[in-house]
Amino acid sequence: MDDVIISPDTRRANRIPPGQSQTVKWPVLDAFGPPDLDASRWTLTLTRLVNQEVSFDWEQFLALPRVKVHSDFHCVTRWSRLDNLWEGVSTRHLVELAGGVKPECTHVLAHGYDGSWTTNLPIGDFLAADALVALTHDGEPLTLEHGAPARLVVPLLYAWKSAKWLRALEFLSADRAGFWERNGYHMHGDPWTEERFGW
Ligand SMILES: Nc1nc2c(c(=O)[nH]1)N[C@H]1C(S)=C(S)[C@@H](COP(=O)(O)O)O[C@H]1N2
Ligand SMILES: [Mo]
Repeated sequence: MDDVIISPDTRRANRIPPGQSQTVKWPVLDAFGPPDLDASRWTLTLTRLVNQEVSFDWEQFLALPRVKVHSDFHCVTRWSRLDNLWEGVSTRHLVELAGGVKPECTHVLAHGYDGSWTTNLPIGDFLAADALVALTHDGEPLTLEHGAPARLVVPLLYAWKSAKWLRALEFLSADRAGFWERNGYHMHGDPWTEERFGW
């Protein structure tokens, strides 16, 4: 766990994607504000097209092996925060604990505790080597406003795919639009090709 996984995009000569500006502070952005949630009432479930559905409560989640990831974070509202250090459980390990995904699985829908907020992503991006369910950021436990107790982090996509207050990961055999995607955001969300809106 001492080795830090370095997101490939942090090695680019120009780390700021087109149309973005660097921010040093870390803005808070979400649709509905934080849910009424704390670790004692948090669980994470992996469901549908996995070989074994699995759920973790906070204590079980804390016992899992962790990774650290150094990555940049690009919000579609045009700010980019460089050099974030995340620590948590890799998405690959979580899927292993669920016995792997079924062969027909192509996409994941991530569900937040904030009402019915969801976001969709391809299984390949979800299982990138630098994707994780994070508990800490820059060495501190996540604050509620940034997604505590645990949030998804997928550095290679715009930040709206990094679901805060993560409740469930639903593995699907077809793409299904999440909350912002139904409201016009891109189904994929690659910051380098500005997949912001429309699909
Ligand atoms: N559950 C949930 N996760 C969410 C959101 C949300 O509304 N609900 N907003 C997304 C958006 S639009 C962005 S830009 C990032 C912002 O993360 P931050 O508030 O930690 O900067 O969270 C994403 N994750
Ligand atoms: Mo966003």
